[in-house]
Amino acid sequence: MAIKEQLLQIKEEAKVAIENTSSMHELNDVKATFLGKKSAFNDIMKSMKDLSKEERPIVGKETNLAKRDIQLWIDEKRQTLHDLEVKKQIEEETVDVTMPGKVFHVGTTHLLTQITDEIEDVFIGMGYEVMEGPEIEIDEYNFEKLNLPKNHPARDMQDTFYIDDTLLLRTHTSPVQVRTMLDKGGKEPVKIICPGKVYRRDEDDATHSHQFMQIEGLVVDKDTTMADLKGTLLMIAREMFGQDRDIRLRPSYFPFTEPSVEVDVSCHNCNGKGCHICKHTGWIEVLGAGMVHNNVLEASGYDSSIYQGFAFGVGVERIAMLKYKINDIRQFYTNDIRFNRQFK
Ligand code: FA5
Repeated sequence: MAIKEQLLQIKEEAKVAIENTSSMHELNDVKATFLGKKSAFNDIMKSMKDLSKEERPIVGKETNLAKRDIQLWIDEKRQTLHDLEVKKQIEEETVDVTMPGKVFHVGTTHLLTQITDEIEDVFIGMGYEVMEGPEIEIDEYNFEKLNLPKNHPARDMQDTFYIDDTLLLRTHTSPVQVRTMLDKGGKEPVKIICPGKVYRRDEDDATHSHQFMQIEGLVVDKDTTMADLKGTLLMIAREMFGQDRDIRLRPSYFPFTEPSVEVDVSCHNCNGKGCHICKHTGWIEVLGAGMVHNNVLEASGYDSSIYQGFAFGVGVERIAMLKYKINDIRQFYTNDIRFNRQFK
């Protein structure tokens, strides 16, 4: 075949191959085939030595023109492919402003945390310190120093998860009383509240949970009386349930307080007239309290002939249940979002 025809054929093949490419990668391969070191043009250049002197520059020129054309087509195709890629990218990244948006659910603090925060705020306003204690506690602080020696029958009031003979999951927040009094060394006045989780081997039902929250209060000073206790409890009852609430104290028994009382708040639902919430008594029991037992003061280093104290322990779930008419304590722990969302 004459060299001219050969060149025409190579150009024709290159044109078709370039048109058929659909990516930069393919185009680069085509370029290597037609313009690379092993291309058909190289064979032509090698055969130039067999040509006459006159033919050589003509064939050389024609070869260069053919190569230039192929290079031009490749450049054009490269531009086309680049434009296509940009267009595709723009289409893919376009934001459709008419599409419905994603809903982001904003969380909220758990109702028990909200109630705890509210109660803390009231007491901080009265100059109380907020203390914390460990949930894994020693028997000595949970019971013994609270006037509940080993085998004391009143230990049955709080069925306990024991870890071993000396360690247990605290059954109430009262051991923080002991920890605080020991820390103060029997000398300084004490004015604390302590919120926290506690544990009991109670069967779970609508009003009992094996894990629940308490808030402990303790005041120890030289002139502390039952009247201070009553005033404090009246204030917290009004903060929690409304300013027209009243309280009443009923005699009760706790080994760590003497005298001990159960505290009732006049029913916020019926205003004390009697309804299903207060079981038609007009009163709702909310917490236990009393004057700190002398044995408890002495066991933690306070001279009971100089210091007196009052203490109380509130069940946070029970307060929340009364305030928001929640009829099952298990609702607090099942993490049903429909329940939690109601208390934003
Ligand atoms: C005590 O735990 C005493 N430490 C409270 C106290 C402190 C009295 C200081 C005197 C001085 P009690 O066992 O009654 O007391 O529990 C206090 C509150 O915890 C109860 O009024 C109730 O609201 C709540 N409570 C008790 N058991 C459970 C339970 N299984 N589930 C949910 N709440 C409970």
